[in-house]
Amino acid sequence: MLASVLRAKALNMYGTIRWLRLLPSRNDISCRPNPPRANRALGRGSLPRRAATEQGKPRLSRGLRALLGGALLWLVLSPALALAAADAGFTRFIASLWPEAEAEGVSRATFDAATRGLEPDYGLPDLELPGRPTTAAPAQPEFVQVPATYLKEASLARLAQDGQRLLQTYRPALSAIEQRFGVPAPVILAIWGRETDYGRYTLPYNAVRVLATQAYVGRRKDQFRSEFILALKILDEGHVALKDMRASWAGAMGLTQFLPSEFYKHAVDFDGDGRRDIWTSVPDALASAAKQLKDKGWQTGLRWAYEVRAPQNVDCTKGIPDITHPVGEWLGKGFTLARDARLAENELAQPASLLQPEGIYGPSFLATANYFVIKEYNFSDLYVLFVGHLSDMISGALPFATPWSAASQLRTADVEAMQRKLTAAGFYADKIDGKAGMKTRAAVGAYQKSAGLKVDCWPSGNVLRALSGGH
Ligand SMILES: [Ca+2]
Repeated sequence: MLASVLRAKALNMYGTIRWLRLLPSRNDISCRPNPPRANRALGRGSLPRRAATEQGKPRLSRGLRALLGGALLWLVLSPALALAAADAGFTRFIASLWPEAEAEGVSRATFDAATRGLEPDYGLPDLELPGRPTTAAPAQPEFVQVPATYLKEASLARLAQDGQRLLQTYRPALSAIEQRFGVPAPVILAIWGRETDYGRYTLPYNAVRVLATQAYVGRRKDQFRSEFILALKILDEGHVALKDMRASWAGAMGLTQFLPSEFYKHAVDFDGDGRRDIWTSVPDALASAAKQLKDKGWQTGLRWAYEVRAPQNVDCTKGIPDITHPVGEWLGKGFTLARDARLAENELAQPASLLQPEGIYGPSFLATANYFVIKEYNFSDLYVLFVGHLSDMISGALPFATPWSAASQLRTADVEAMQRKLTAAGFYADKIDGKAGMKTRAAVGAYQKSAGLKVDCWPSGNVLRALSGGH
């Protein structure tokens, strides 16, 4: 999927939601709701009474026993009742969406078929449920893994090898796609590889159920509400059968992971059979991904980024999208290309931003406008680095010249806490989303400067402790 956490604001909504995570994470497991809880409570609740009787302790009066029994029964059953009530609420909620679906042109038959017997899935990430802690960020690996883990060279090498093979297999379609949309074949293949492992990843969820649940109790209910309606419209128009409408936990569908709204905005029929089939047609899915990039501003002939070595005295607080200089100007300020290369005049003239995913540690990049276009597909620096790097490797490039350095990363909740403190202290004015992106890192650097700390722009436990101590 391709989502954009709206480039400004609009962008931000999609980027976070999108997505397919190829790897389950600990958060996935810890978020799981707990239907067995009622059963466990029942087991525990029945033991003490029996034990007391067996040990000949004073017997309670019948009336008191009945009263206590009733209270106990209530304690035991209330979570289950709450769950049942919530489901009834879900059913009512779904039924209430019919007028919106009808207004979108969905037939009653499609609406009924898709929603009959539908149950919410409270095990999905990114929900707001009573009694469960919510986090701003779901268990997206690009936000919870360190770069070295997310960008594992062995995985990238395997995907690059497969990509080179697929480049041959789909050469005619890829050439035609490149000609029509201006997006190089390796970039499109890299998105396919990242999103669904070139279609080998089996999407685990029923898209309708995911979208309905997210619309009901998700953190972005309004957005998912319209995605849910559009999913019904996709079914009604017969683009895909209900049983084949599989999705990631965030409702992204098909080989290159589109949300329903993205399907309507960007999907194309490229194999000429009259259907926009992002689910099973490789040419359609790849062309649709290329069109999405094109629609979001992809510039033909422009690289996504250049790996560079930063000068010793680099000011890492300059690493934000708003600060751009021509590539040649950065190179005149002490930055050097990490791998020897001669850039053409037009490349040197391209505006680029400094990107230091691990602050002053690890690799540095000059990120061009196309970097930020890929970022709209999925709002994560690591995602863009993955896709960009994989596309280069499909074309035969070497691994990054500078190795990754960070061994651990703050948890989402800690990054959120840090963002709140940086906001309160006047260093940060962006979203509190638990994601340590470019603006958060730059804010960390600005705080470090003002507090007389080492300026590394890396959101660590030390920084959070310093902020918490009122420094
Ligand atoms: Ca087609």
